[in-house]
Amino acid sequence: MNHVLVTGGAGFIGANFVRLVSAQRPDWTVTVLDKLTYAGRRDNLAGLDARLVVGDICDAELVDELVREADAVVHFAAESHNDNSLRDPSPFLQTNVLGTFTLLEAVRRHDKRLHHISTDEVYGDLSLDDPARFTETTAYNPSSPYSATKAGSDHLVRAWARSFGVRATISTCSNNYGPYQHVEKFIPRQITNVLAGLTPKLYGTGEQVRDWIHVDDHNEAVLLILEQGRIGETYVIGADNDHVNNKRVIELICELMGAGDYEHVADRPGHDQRYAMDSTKLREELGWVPKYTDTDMRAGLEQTIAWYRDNEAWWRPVKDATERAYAERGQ
Ligand code: NAD
Ligand code: TDX
Repeated sequence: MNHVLVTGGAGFIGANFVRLVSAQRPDWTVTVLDKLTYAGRRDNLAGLDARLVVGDICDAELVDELVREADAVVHFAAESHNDNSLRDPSPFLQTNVLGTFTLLEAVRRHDKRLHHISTDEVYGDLSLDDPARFTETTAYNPSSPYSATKAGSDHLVRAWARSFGVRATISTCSNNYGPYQHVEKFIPRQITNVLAGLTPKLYGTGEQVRDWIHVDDHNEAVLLILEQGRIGETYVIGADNDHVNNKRVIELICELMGAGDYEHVADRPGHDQRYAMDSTKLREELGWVPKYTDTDMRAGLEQTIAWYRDNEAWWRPVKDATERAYAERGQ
């Protein structure tokens, strides 16, 4: 494998993946296909030796040509924000379902290896007092338009693998945080609120639990699965942070940044309560070990806070519009 096509490689996790590949597999050629929606940015790839093709994964002709040139495809491109999917689900259907279908048809035609990036949210949620964790065999039960379209795309990948022999793997990962994450998401929103002199905003009571993972740990797992994963398999990715609720995360951010109080704002409709991942298969089969393992996320949050402090020019231009959109919804 020496030429990888990375869809959505100008977004948060995709750009961090390209960065990781550039450092760890310097002999690989990387092509990024990205539409540069509000979430994708050319400057996320600054300084990297990757070719950026600006285009849509729903464009069958373009996708066919790029897939033909590559040895493998890592598919990150998606509409990714739950709150946006509650306002207008239609781009989620287009990109997450039709875009994945378009990619699968090209991968099938050219017999290329595919790794599909999915999410813990396809499994639905657990109640707060349920100690269970999601595994590769947990039944799908998505709650939001976002997670329903991600579940749909996973079903397509499995069907193409079984019906047409597409050489695919899938990973379902929990909530990521780290550098280059859009300020619409929970952790960067609160960090940049503090930096901008605004009050951090907690939805509802903040009892919800997300199994947070640093983006580098997620991407190390993706690279491992791409190179060593068993074809046709799904791997759950999670770093055992399912004891930290949103309230604790916001309090920790305030503490680490020396900020005052935070405020409770309108809750998200249909808010998933708890996600928890059991990544035993990935750890035992492929030997994956996360680097950020302290039980209170302190090291990862400190690194992330430092990045937003040092990169105000990156987030400042999109901060006001993001906050205005939240304010319109009482959040
Ligand atoms: P993001 O929103 O930051 O980036 C998505 C990227 O896809 C952007 O660069 C955007 O321009 C691009 N894109 C969107 N529609 C496109 C289209 N039609 N054609 C080409 N490019 C398009 O998202 P992210 O947080 O980096 O998530 C990446 C992937 O990881 C997604 O598939 C998401 O479902 C999955 N995931 C995310 C998380 C998380 O916590 N962020 C956790 C688990 C899984
Ligand atoms: O301002 C906020 N205040 C708040 O309390 C925001 C933006 C969020 N929240 C809460 C809602 C969630 O319980 O924080 C939690 C995390 O919210 P998001 O960052 O929006 O993430 P989530 O909805 O959990 O989904 C994320 O993880 C799974 C990613 O956005 C998805 O792409 C991924 O699939």
